[in-house]
Amino acid sequence: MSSRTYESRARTHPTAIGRTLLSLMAAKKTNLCVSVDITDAATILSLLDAVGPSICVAKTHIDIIPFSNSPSSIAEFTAALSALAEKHNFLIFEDRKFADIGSTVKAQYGGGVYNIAKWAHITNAHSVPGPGIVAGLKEVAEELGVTRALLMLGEMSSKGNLGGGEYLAKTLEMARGDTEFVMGFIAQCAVDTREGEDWIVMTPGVDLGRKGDGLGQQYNTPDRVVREKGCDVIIVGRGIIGAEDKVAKAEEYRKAGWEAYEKRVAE
Ligand code: S5P
Repeated sequence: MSSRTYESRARTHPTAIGRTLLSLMAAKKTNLCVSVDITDAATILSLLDAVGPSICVAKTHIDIIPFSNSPSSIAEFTAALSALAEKHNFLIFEDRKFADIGSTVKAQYGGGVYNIAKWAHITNAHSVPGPGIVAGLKEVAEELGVTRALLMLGEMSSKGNLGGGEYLAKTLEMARGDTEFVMGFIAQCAVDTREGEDWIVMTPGVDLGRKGDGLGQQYNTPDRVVREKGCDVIIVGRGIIGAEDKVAKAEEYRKAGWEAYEKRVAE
């Protein structure tokens, strides 16, 4: 696990998006990614405008939005989302979990109705298909001439998932094949790092109170995942979006995540 500060890692991270992310985390003092798993587009935008100062990343599942209310077009929504990211200095992560062969993910990432590569700085992919998935996604970013980064799913938060252990180790090997595009992992712990390597680990399954959701989700506290397990960014969905005062809750998670990080680098 890294005892280096986000600031120092921002200067040396091999991916451009990683450098941007680590530097804005240090500047805003936040390692909180809010997962806006909400089906109403306007509600997502107003929530992000309100919690923007507390977050480093906004994570979306664009395919859960029916676009039946205003904003009623995907392009209008993604333009407004990008404007909020600029305004509050956070990055956009579309949690698409790509899982197909290189040629298919190219079409899914670069086109379709969502055009994910055009507006999401970060996306993620399963390692099951092999390195072709990384190459396919990277080609899209190159062809569009945009700076993008990928997180590989090495271990999930849900009960009984097949990740972690050997699977995570093999995913890490795959990530090593492209350190300029793969910026890190979705995992529950820091990954084994060789001299000169730096992986950003973003961790879902974080809640300050609950232990699970009855559908397999398992939660840990910010302190457990950041200080004890060495993860870098906490991903919080229902812990924030389900709260009455979402702005106050986001600040509570930001503080908890930041304190855990400060303890880790001081230890
Ligand atoms: O292992 C994982 C990976 C992801 S990206 N476990 C997860 O829960 N996620 C996502 O994180 C999931 O799709 C959801 O959007 C979010 C967790 O939401 P919460 O409401 O349980 O905090």
